[in-house]
Amino acid sequence: MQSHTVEPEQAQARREYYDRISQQNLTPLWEVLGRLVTPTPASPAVAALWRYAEIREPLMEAGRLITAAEAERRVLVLENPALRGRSAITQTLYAGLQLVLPGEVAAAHRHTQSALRLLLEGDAAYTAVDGERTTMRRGDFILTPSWTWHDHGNPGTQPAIWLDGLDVPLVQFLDASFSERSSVATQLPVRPEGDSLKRYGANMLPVDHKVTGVSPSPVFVYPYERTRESLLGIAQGEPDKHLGFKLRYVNPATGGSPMPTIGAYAQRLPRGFETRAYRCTDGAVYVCLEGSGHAEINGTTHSFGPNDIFIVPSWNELRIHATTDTHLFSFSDRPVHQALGLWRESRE
Ligand code: 1HN
Repeated sequence: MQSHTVEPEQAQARREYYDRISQQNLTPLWEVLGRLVTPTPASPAVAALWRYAEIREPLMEAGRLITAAEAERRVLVLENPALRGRSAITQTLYAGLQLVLPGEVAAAHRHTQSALRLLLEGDAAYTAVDGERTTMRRGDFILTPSWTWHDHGNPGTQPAIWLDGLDVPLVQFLDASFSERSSVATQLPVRPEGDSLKRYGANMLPVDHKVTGVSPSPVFVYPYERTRESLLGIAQGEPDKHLGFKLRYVNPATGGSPMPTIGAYAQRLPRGFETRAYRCTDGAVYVCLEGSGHAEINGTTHSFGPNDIFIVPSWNELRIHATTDTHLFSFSDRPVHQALGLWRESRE
């Protein structure tokens, strides 16, 4: 609404009018237009950082209070401080830390929400996706695409802890949640471990592979060992001023994002490197896999080290300073923005 001078009687008449029409579930657009259509994104989400060293102990405490079987999923949800109670880390994404103790399983289920895991601790736990198991190692990025059966287990001797990332708030917003529990807790393997990576993850595809409709990646695991090798390999060249050496994970059959709603990225920032100010419309969750540094988000500095998690909401200005050679994993809702023609970035 433009600013005009309003006489007190007129203002009073308007208020009475608003109250009256409100009873018919009507509201004047001119009172809210400026908040609806902002010149640039005005996310209600705020930047935040969780230090792994500070959240690991409460997670282990959950391990003493409730079993994985009782909880179905024993997870502490990372809630955006400005979106408490909504199980949301950004407007569209959910993140949580899951603990599976030695000998425990998390029973098989499926849902329309797409999920990713990033293994932070432990080296023996597995996720099974549609009958194929993948043993998770630190830094491995694992997918459970929409409506795939998945269960987890930890046959090792050490606790397994990973970050779960899902499009829960987005699917909730779209009222598109469906879920089912399997009649079996643990899926029987129907293919040997590593099968999908051999078929689809070696720059080859089965000769008759067809891409139909919305296709999630046929590869379920992106081993960190391979990602790391790529990051080190490209770091001989000139870093991008805003992003350092940043790669995106792809669906090898399409070149698109691993899942239709979630994009994922890995980036190397050499020691002493400082990225220039950058904004983009997708809200992102970052995890430090190696190294340490400071993320300056809309002017506030958050220092991070291994396994620390921070968020950069839509259109927040980001500058990262790497104190040592640093590897960051991140995921965001960028594929949704891009599919809808809404994605923008700004590089200063
Ligand atoms: C889920 O299925 C898992 O399978 C973890 O491990 C976290 C959060 C919300 C909805 C479903 C899992 C989840 C979830």
